[in-house]
Amino acid sequence: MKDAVNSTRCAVIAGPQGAGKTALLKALIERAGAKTPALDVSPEANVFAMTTEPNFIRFNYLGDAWAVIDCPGSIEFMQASFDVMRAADIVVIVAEPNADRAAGIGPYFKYLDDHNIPHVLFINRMDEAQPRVRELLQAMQSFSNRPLVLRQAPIREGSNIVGAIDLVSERAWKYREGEPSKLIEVPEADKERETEIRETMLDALADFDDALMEQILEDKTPPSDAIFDVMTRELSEDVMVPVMLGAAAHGNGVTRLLKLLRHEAPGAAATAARAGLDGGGAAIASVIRTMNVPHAGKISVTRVWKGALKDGDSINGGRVSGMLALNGAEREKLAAAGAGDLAGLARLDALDTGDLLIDGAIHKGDARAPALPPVYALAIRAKNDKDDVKLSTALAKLMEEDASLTIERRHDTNQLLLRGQGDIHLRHAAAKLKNRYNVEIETSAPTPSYAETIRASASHHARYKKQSGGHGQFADIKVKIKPLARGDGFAFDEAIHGGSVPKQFIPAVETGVKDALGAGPLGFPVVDLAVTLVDGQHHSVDSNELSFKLAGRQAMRDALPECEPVLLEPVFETVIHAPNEYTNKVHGVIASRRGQILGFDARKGWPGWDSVTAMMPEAGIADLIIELRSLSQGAATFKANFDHYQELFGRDAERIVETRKAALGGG
Ligand SMILES: Nc1nc2c(ncn2[C@@H]2O[C@H](COP(=O)(O)OP(=O)(O)OP(=O)(O)O)[C@@H](O)[C@H]2O)c(=O)[nH]1
Ligand SMILES: [Mg+2]
Repeated sequence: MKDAVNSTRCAVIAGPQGAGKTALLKALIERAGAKTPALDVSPEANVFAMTTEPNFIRFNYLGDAWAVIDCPGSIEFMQASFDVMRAADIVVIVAEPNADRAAGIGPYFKYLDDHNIPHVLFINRMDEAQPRVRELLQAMQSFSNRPLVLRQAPIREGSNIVGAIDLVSERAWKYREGEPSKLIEVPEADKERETEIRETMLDALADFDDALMEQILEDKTPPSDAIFDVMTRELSEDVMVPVMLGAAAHGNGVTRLLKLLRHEAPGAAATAARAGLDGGGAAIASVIRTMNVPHAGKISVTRVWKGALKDGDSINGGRVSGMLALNGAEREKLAAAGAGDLAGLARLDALDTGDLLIDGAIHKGDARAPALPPVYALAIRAKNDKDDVKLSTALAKLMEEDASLTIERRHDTNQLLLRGQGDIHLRHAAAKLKNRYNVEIETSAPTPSYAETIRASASHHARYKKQSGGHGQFADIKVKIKPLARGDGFAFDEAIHGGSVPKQFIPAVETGVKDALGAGPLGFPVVDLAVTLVDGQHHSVDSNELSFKLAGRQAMRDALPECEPVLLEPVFETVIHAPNEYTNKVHGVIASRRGQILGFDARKGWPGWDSVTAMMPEAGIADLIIELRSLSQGAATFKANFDHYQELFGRDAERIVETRKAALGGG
């Protein structure tokens, strides 16, 4: 299963915020006897006091080369975890021993299960709580499609966990502060419980291994070696998830984890085969992350699957000029990178995350994780108008690094929307714009795309006439205006008899009418109405297209206020996903935001989750994610698509119209 030589293996550390991922990374480096480089060094990571972008680390452990990627934990930066996980030989999910927060690991398990990525669950902070491991695992199991298989039994003294028994080798270790644990005899008091948990483990493994199943049925005790082999195979096939215990801040459980990685994690060749990245070339690599670094420029972090990448290699006619070994904040020149290695390729502008490099040619691949749909937006503008161009260039760079960040130009509201995964994500983007590109932005709440329509029909007569200098302008029209059904948009028709309005001027009338629909009496675009040109007059010299256009515009301006204008608000079909213990609360949130529930069901493919579908006004989804997360320990999320417009009356409508009028009057 493992590669013949000790080619670099890649482990990704991911999991919910604050679980202790960076602490675990530091403990792993230290235990491996390597020097810890500066981590989380960006000014943003400092201000937000969390990991905000992946840390790339390399170290050797007992002759094996490791590349470890420590991911941010905030759900708002989850895209980065998903991007780099595609390239991982193994993922270590770090979680707190808190059953109430178990849902936070759901999205990780789901992604790993969907892509068959081997993963281990490391339950950290065992020093803090006195969790009942079995109940904790039960809560976590409800979010995983794969069986979570406890590999260690905790040793307790009073209510403290002071060590662990490895259930495969049946050896016991006592934790020592900041040092490797000490091998001890399995305490007499723990023997019975240990045997019981071990049986549970063996039963779980046997579900995927016939030979083991037979042995168990025959009441034979399989040797440890055989169990290790089964464990290794089942882990690399991602049919079960081993669970380890520890406390990173105290160095507990760290050696066990390192040993597991060393003996059981698959190598690059197996991972390439799993991800379908191994065919059709002598040298194959894929880009797993893009970083735009001040001074250094664009760095494409690449994992080599096969063959080698060398400084000076030609890529799509260009040349690799600068290959970097990434180790925290340290970057060293690298002459060559072989199978399994991670290398930063400098200034190759044509490369994007997800691209495949095959024998020097770039293949636009789909090896990138799909972009997470946006759940939050801010309207942004450069503080300084002259920074507009700089702002778009800088935004393009941020989006290159992070597919879950997008921009949208809203023409009806004239706003530039920055869309992403939450307030922290967008404020982080704003901080990067300032710190790295020297562009300061102002942000405001996005304005929903209101519209208006009419509820009554009217006929109107408009005449446009002007006599100035040479020949004048003349147009005379009669129009009939009537409401249409919701969603029917705009229709224009004519019923002219005897050429009272000559054919060639009729399109001009339509243009004028449409112009007037840009902003109706309430100040918003007018939709769902039909206008018929029924009659008119023209003048053989003074009539022209312009005068009919102006008459059309005038007719609508005068007539629409008589047609009982009414405000329309956009309504989105919204699907809210939440762990099912929160489904009732989600219903409450929908109701409090004027939403209408259409139904709810189990979320397809997501154990432990429900999906609630509702029609929600756009105003009700602007900050929906904030409330959803606060009621669900951060786990709930949603997706919304525009569905239709609906009429809005009363105080809410009045307030919106007043605000709009003030804005139009002011601008
Ligand atoms: N008591 C205890 N504290 C821990 C342990 N591991 C980490 N911590 C503390 O938990 C806090 C968060 O740890 P980090 O390692 O930064 O957590 P993280 O998962 O990297 O956080 P993000 O990257 O922001 O998601 C720090 O104050 C750590 O010192 C542990 O095993 N026991
Ligand atoms: Mg961290």
